[in-house]
Amino acid sequence: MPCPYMIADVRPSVRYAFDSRLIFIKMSERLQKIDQTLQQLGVGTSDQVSALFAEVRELFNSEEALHRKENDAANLQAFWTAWLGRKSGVLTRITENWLKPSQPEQKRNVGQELNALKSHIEAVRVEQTAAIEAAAEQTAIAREREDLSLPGVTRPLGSRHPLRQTFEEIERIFLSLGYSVVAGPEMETPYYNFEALNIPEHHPARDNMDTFYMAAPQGAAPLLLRTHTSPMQVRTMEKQQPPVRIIVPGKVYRRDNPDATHGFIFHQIEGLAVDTDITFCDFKGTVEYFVREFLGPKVKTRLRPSYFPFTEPSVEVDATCVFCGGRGCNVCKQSGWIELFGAGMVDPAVYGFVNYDAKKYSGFAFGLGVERLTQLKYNINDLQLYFQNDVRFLRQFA
Ligand code: 2U9
Repeated sequence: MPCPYMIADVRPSVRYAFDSRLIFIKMSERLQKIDQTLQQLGVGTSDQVSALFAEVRELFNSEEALHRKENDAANLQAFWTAWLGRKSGVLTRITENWLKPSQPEQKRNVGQELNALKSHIEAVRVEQTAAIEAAAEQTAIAREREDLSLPGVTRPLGSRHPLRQTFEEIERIFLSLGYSVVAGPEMETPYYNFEALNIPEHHPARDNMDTFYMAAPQGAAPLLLRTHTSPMQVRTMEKQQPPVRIIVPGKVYRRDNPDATHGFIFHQIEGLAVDTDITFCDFKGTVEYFVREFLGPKVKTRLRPSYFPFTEPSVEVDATCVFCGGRGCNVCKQSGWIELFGAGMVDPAVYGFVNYDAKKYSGFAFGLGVERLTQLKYNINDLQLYFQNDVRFLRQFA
């Protein structure tokens, strides 16, 4: 479609894009005068020169106002090139066609008019740039301004991990019995992790506690990731004389290949009570109370002989199967019983490592596997579910 603004005699050098279509803006006939000399135009007096420059200025002003309103970056650029372009911009052509060939007596006057026009155009350019930048800034501020009326971002509410819930439940039960909760380092020395617990080097009990050792500087004692939280019981006894009633919750490590029943990280709560006159009856009563609190009043317990290097005698604590109520099912392998945790009376040899008088004091200890107790409580059949952070699993415990 022919452009209504197209003027056939417009010179290519003053064509520029407008409103995203290529439209040739009508250069006024007056501006075509810049391609003729003053002599050809019949301009001789200084008044005529001033009037001619006033015409140019007026044209510039009206075009500039139009472009500023449109505020299209590409068109603006074309506009400024048309006026200030060094090769064939309006100012260049005025210099070439009016100033240079002007009569000697005119030259000063024409030069002054041209300089005034240049200064005007330059001042407008500076002012236009500032105005456009300010407008852009205002737009950006308006866009970025916080809209306080918008509804807030609702973050989905999380829930406590099932292992954490078991920790808290067990802690609640033992706190109610007067125990304190103690925490300690996950990196330990072999002394606290093994020797002080009556597990000397080459003791077979170390075999199933194979773990991760840290490279130690030459001459320094090696460090390892603790295989149980028992080192904290030793450290606590080193610091305080009986009575001691503590539980130690925490993360422990053993070298293992992960599957549905194994992991190289798991969680324990170990407990220790040492005092004068602590008997096996106290031990049994505490264990039964804990199991009933944790699994419910109908659950019965039984003790089976076992072995741990740090307890003597040692036992495995079983409970009637929580899934079949003791009648026998697949989980309890038809026995009616499930193994809960290990425990025992503290081996007097352990007291020797912490300067406790073994004749005066006695006590009991137990070790609860938090993953196992959680599995039993919530019927979870795969250990890896705890660590996969799958919200479909975690939501069930919210
Ligand atoms: C000291 C004295 C005695 C801690 C004990 C167990 C029995 C036990 C296992 C349960 C499952 C570890 O997480 S598990 O694999 N633990 O059976 N732990 S008695 O006895 C101690 C600890 C520290 C000074």
